[in-house]
Amino acid sequence: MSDIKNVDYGLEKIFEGAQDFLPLLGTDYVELYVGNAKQAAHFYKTAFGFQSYAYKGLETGSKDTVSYVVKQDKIRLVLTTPLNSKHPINDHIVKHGDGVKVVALWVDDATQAWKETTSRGAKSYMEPTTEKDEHGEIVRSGIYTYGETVHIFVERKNYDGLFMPGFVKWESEYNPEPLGLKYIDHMVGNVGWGEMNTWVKWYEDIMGFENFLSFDDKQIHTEYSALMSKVMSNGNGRIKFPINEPAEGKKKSQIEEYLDFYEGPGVQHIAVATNDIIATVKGMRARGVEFLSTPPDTYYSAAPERLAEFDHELREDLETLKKLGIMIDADEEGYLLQIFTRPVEDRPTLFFEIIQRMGARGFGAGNFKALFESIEREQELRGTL
Ligand code: TYF
Ligand code: FE
Repeated sequence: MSDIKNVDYGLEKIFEGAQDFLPLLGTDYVELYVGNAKQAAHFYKTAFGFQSYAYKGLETGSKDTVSYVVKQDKIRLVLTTPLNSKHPINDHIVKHGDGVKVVALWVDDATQAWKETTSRGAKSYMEPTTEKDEHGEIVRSGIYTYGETVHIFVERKNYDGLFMPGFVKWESEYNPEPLGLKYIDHMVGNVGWGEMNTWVKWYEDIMGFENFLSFDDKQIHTEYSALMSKVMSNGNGRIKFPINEPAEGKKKSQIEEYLDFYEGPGVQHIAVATNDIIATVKGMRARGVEFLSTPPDTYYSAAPERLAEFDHELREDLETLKKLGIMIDADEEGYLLQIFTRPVEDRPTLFFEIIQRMGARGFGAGNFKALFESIEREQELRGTL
């Protein structure tokens, strides 16, 4: 199993001398197509501590779709449902279940972003389109990535409204306290057998990303299953997209389970950062979020050694981390704390990761074994291992 001591992040070589043709300012929003946006919004508010933010629907003149935007610090989730059987969003929901359709990226110039990417071969999803209201204008454009997932480029420099034209402020009397989620750390895509390198090259050629870290099936496997993963990063490191593909093992890879149930490639997990994972996870557990089963005692008894190996002092109480099922990984630069939810819908597809970085820039390679064994326990229960 993985024991990665000298991780070469390759950061120094990112954009050595080269011009970034696709400057990205950050993640703008993530849009999920769901069967019932009203209830999904309630779930993300109650369970994850998101705040009511913006809305469009029948009351605002949107006749075919309804969208609720919930927000927590820098994270914006848009939950969208069609209002009749004719709308094409239905096809997405029928095929994939609830899931991520749009990973929107904040740019300075959405027209330029579309030209740079489509001229390099990206398939257009949305030509540059300007939407206006009394607060100014938003320009958006979009391209397809893996599966039916898309990237929308959002230009907001001439807009001072809340979210976007078409949306009004969502005023709600139900406002559960936020739980300390700050920003999206990374978003992971699952792609088909043998397709990882195609998508790695796609992010390199079309988006100007670099392969920042790689894990092969020698590193990512348990007794039963395996997968491969390559982390793609944009030039300023604000956007990180690991890409997974299944690998051959004795039993079914969790990536294959995802592909079966999502019926194709798509977003597997959204990792959100917190500065206080203990408070965040305590709060989420109290509000009904289900996490993967806690790693065994042997995992926690080995943790101090792993930290000592890199001379890092754990600031959190190990017993508390253990009680909450939070995992710890360390490398030369620091350590990180992370935990994974169970899938947030009935199909075993999309889930969330909560992560607190204490200097480490990795993805928890030291936890992969414990994590995957935990996922396999769930696969076993589902009869999909
Ligand atoms: O993003 C990552 O790489 C980690 C670990 O199916 C991980 O969160 C990798 C693959 C996977 C689940 C988690
Ligand atoms: Fe992750």
